[in-house]
Amino acid sequence: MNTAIPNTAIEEVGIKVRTRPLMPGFGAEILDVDLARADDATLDAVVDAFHRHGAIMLRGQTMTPATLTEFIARFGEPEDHTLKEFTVPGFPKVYRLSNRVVDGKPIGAHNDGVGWHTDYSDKAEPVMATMLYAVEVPAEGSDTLVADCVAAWNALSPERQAELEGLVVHHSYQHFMRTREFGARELSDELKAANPDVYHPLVRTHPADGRKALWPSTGTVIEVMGKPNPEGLDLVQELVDFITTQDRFIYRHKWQVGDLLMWDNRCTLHTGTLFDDTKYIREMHRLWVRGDRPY
Ligand SMILES: O=C(O)CCC(=O)C(=O)O
Ligand SMILES: [Fe+2]
Repeated sequence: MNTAIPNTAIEEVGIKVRTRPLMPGFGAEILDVDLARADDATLDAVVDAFHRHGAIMLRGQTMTPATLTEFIARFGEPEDHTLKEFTVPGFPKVYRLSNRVVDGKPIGAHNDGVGWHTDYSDKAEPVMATMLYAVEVPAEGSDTLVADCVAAWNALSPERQAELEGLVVHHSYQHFMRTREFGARELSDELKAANPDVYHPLVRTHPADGRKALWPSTGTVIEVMGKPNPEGLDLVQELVDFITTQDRFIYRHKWQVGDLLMWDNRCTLHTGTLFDDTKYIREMHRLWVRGDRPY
């Protein structure tokens, strides 16, 4: 629970759910809702809160792969995962993030999201939403950080905004896989052909209400169109640093079993953090919602 936010910040959303900000101006903790048993009107209000607040979080849930699969479909079409071996057997939309090893084989991806990014930024239609559900969490470490890229955009001067608006960023899956810190590898010719480079706006517009977000990423970016390197990559790094090194833009989630955190990739960046994996097991279930072409 974020005790820094006073209870007076609680507001009514629609008729059914009470929320309070995850931090001032960003995100919504949804209170008193049991997702596995809630009625349709309540769940509609949860979806609505998601589109308006950039991220939602609920504590104390008791979700199964089946109820997670049902719930994610309320947000849109569930997205498939690249590595099928890490999905929960029988539930292709539920992907495991874990350091657990069973019979000598890892059951999930470990340290998958460490480094500031937005999911599937190397796809023409990056995933709209990412949901993480905590099944087992370390006693310390492994926080997930979500950055409010709308607040970051709004914090820039009009002159700086004018310089950045209209810039296009070149993303490459091949580059990402070759250079990533954990699990780097060369792509097969088939995977290369299936994952062509893509070009996305540096400033993204949210389709729900037109709000703008500064939308760089790390890992997949190889250039800013029209700017020679290193100038282009330096600019991307400068913007990522601007967003991610200021507490006012960052929500830090400290996990408890039963937490469900979901962020809107159209207006945020996020990163996982490390934990002592010789001492603790972490298991999260991740689900994705398909996105559309950024503009
Ligand atoms: O494990 C985390 O905290 C973040 C994982 C992540 O970035 C992702 O699943 O997209
Ligand atoms: Fe991620």
